[in-house]
Amino acid sequence: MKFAGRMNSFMFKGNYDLFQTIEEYKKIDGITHLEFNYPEHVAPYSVDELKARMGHLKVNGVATRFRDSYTAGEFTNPDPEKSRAAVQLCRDAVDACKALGGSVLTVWLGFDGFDYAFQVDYEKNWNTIIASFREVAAYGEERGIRISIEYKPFEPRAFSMIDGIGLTLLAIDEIGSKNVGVTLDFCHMMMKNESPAFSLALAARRNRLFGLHLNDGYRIMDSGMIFGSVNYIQCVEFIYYLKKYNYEGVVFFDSFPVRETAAEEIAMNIKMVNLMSKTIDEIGMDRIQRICEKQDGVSSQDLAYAMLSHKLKDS
Ligand SMILES: [Mn+2]
Repeated sequence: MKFAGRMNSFMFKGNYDLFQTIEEYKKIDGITHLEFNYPEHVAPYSVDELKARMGHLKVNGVATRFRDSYTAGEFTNPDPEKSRAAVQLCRDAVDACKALGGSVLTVWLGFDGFDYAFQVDYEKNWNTIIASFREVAAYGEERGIRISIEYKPFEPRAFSMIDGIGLTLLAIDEIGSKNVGVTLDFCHMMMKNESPAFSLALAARRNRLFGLHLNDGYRIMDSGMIFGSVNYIQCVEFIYYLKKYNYEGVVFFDSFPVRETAAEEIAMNIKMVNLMSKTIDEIGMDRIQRICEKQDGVSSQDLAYAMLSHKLKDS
């Protein structure tokens, strides 16, 4: 599997700058790729210098970061100039992604939502989002960059415009561009009370699974904990479906080592995915498939039992 490092796992603590963070990622076993936020991890630097510093690491992609000037909305900002600037920020991020050798631009529209009844015209704002994504997708397509929508049900807004797998797939249909897909963030799926593996299947069956943000959490919070630390069996099911659909993309850990040592936390994430992958391989994809086909709760839990007891034997 290909694993990507999250820059802010090191940088948010203030002890590391971007170059030191890249150096740390070079040392972590299993990390193959990097992800950059745009603008903060790219705009202040020379792309040539960033590439020179990366060594053996490749770039998976770039993620847009709309900061405080967009609190009233990114694409749906009531100020038309800001709405246009949000589209331009995405175009600039596509250019940055291309220059760095990446292939996917991840767009999370944290501020395109609403808090109050009567606060927005839903249809107008939905249409604005679709039209804006069409522009970004066309720009990306000309440059060979895929655009991936990362949905989240709420926070910072009370309601997000693109809040779950259903609306994301509807948006992708309406955008109508081949190069638009979805990034599944495990905590965001839990916040929406989705079954993460079901969301994965829905995206993958249409070849629209463009990215993963693995982490874990307590459903109502975007906790950003180590993958498998809270919802272990659902995490294993998620990895099973990744294998079933032959996901060949990069696994990015969107977890937040606030009090943990970043390098150790990242290594633990990788260890968890590798353990789940090994457990699935040992039990066998066909055997798991046959159990799913039975649609029987106790048989499913017996599989979970086998996985957990196997885990105990291994430790
Ligand atoms: Mn995420």
